Amino acid sequence: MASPTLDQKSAKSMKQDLFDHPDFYAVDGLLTEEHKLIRSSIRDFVKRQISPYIEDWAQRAYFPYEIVKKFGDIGAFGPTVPTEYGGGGLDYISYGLIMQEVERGDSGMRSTASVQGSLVMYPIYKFGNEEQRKKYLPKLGSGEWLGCFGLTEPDHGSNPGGMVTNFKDMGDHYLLNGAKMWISNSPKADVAVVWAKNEEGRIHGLIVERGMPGFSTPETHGKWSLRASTTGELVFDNVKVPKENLLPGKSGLGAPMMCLDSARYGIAWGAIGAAMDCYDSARRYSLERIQFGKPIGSFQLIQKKLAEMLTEITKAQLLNWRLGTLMNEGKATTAQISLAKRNNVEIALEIAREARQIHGGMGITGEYPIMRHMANLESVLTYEGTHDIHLLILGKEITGIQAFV
Ligand code: TGC
Ligand code: FAD
Repeated sequence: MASPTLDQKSAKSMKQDLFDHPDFYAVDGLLTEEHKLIRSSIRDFVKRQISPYIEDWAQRAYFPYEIVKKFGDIGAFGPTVPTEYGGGGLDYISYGLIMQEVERGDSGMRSTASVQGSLVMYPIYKFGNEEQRKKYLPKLGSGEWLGCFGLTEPDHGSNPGGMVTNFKDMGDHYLLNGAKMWISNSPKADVAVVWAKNEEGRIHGLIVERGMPGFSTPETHGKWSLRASTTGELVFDNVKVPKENLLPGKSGLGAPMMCLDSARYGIAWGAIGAAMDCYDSARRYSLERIQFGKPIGSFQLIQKKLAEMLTEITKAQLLNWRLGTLMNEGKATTAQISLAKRNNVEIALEIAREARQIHGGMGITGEYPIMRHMANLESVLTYEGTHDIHLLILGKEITGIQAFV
């Protein structure tokens, strides 16, 4: 009988998501019953609503817009925003666990959720007035609206302070001009939190709504990474923005940077989700795959890879938990968040590469999640501050000397 084709094998196996997380140092013992309940409900959601479809979405570079409402329904948007504004009213460990579970499914899906929560709802909650909070937050929290965050520009990525997008005070409105690039969710977003300079060169946040004349959101095509997430530009050609859409609570680069602290924290957890999925798949495969008459998991070199993966995952789990408690106490610093984002994304990428090797040729196919996670993590290594920018943030913390310029 002929061997099954890759497609036949895929149809048989890709719907089954048997994931369970490794907990070598009993980190679960540090979680509350509520934390564990939240984790298991998001894990169950991912197994039912993401895992069976994600390979197909990613292969076709398709963003499943219907996931937005579903995320709203399960409370994946704005977990730390108070419930009266449509958030979850939860702590930062809960937020981290939600990001971990969603990214275990796919980093692009986590992008959708973390941009909405940390980069759109957070600034509106933190820097918005009561009217803005009431107008936007419940619709964003429920997934009725999708939001995006515009900081990066074609010529200003790592150096957002150099941005040229600007607005002028025209008396009864602001006139916004410029462009943002690499914006997650932008092609489908209903609202954009946009960072732009006023006539004095001071950075402010503006809420720009789809449909405002002169505002467009062209999609970015051809990505080999985060293929199930939609990415695009934000183009402002003399857009009239009502004055009530300016976020009054904070100006200067520090405002978007505070949002990034929250999102980078979520990524530190999310990356470990992707790493655990790769480890879990590699461990299973090593026990099933027979070569030289034995499971490949019986060879020392495979065991070394698995042992090193588990070591790094365990260290990162402990790091995340401690950082989460500091976030809950309002004591976590930007440099601490940088260390966790930088470390956890790096080790996740390394784990994905090692897991790919354990899966041999099968590791490059969509039958296993490995190659998708690996390609996704290349973006995660770059966005929200590149790997090297986080190293420089740590260098500045250690020495007191700024080495960016
Ligand atoms: P620097 O001189 O260090 O600071 C300028 C002003 O900002 C303040 N500040 C902060 N305030 C609060 N929290 C923070 N984390 C802050 N970081 C800086 C700082 O105190 C200062 O305030 P003031 O009042 O004294 O003026 O700024 P710099 O221009 O030298 O740049 C610093 C640098 C390079 C670290 C920073 O700009 C940086 O982190 N660059 C990376 C850019 C970045 O992360 N972009 C992310 C774009 S969004 C994104 O990628 C979303 S992907 C989402 C997804 O799909 O999941
Ligand atoms: P550059 O800043 O040009 O960096 C290029 C290289 O130079 C990097 O290796 C960098 O580390 C290095 N470098 C730069 N400066 C220094 C220095 N001083 N010292 C040493 N090395 C340096 N942005 C948003 O605003 N909103 C979003 O929703 C968003 N989503 C994204 C989604 C995806 C898929 C991607 C890929 C990006 C997204 N970004 C978003 C943009 C992202 O934040 C930027 O790509 C990132 O900050 C880096 O900017 P850059 O790509 O312009 O690289």
